[in-house]
Amino acid sequence: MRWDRLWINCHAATMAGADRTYGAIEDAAVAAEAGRIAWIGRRAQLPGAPSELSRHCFDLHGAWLTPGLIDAHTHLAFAGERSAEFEQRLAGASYQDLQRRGAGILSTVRSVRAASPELLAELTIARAERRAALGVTTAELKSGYGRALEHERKQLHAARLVGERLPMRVSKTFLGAHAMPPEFGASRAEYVSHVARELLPALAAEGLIDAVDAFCEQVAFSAPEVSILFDAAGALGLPVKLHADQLSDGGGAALAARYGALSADHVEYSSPDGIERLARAGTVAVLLPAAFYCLRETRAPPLDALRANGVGMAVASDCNPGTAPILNPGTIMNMACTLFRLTPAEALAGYTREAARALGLLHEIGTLERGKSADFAIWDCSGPAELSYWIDGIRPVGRVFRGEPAAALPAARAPA
Ligand code: DI6
Ligand code: FE
Repeated sequence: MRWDRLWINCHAATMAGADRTYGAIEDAAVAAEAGRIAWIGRRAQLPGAPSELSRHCFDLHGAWLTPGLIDAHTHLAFAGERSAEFEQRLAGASYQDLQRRGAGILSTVRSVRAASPELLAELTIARAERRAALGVTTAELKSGYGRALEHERKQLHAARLVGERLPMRVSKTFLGAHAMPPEFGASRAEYVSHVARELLPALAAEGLIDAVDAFCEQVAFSAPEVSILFDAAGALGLPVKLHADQLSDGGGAALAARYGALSADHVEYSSPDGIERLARAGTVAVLLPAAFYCLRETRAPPLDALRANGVGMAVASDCNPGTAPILNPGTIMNMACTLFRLTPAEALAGYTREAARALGLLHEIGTLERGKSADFAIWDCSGPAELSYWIDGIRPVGRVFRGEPAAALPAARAPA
């Protein structure tokens, strides 16, 4: 027997190649060996009869295979919720007003600080489990609601546990500069230096950081402040990424490009010059339509400029209790199409290949190609456009992680 497992009678949206198609193979077969894709192609070209090629041969009855979904931007490790703030925004308060009043992000900081490590881990794993059931095999999780060593560590530990307990690969991001913690009052410089000189090296030494992020915005941190943190990340050999130009043009795209960031996220207000710089730096734009939707923003990211410059476009949830209380990747792909005018193929590439690129993991995941990790989702649908078509998404009928079919899908359960 050549292979551990073989899937036949399926169609594959490989997402391979940088063009704007699904890289589809009709009537395909896919084989996995030692956790990796050992063979993929048209079934008619298999080098023998399926039953002779693998002891475990699965007939998928015409289902579609896609790469496992990759959520490249989440704040899943949080406690509490912010429905009161939702009501206040509906009554007229702006997101920015709430931040300035010490509500908003800081209210989640209080909830995270109050949560025990066990509770935070339980909440985080429950959320990750729900998205695993929806086809996600890799997720990025950020800290940023702790703002003190012990609490940032607690968030990053919860992220690490997701990767240990679930069939999911995790990328852990230290979001050091998210909002000023109350105990630092107005001494911004002191806080930024504390993050760069103390929190970052300590957490990096514990192996808890895969990348460093910051929120560059008028209500958060300025470009010069972020630079201090990014210089410190560079000195430790850690890649960076940035919440850039979400609510105003703060030069975030240019800043991300200057540091060769993995990604610049949001980019609604990025200037044409900023977009050109992202292209030259090979930085991926991560589009976050749920936050745009929640804040009832009106300025969509500059899609034409992103396309014209060939900037990679990932699509992610931004799942967070303030601006994106959402777990369903199907809804996010639908929003990317409806609100930002991505094609369904771009939306799926955004949740697979381009998301892998945004995490620096394209060599390992993101497309169905020989040699990559055998991570995929199996969908009972008429074609891959259906993944973006249903507003409330569709549920995969199967998942495979590192070549292993995932156990029975856990039922969706509260708490979100
Ligand atoms: N990501 C963030 O970190 C902020 N916005 C975003 O898109 C704010 C999250 C929050 O309000 O908790
Ligand atoms: Fe975010």
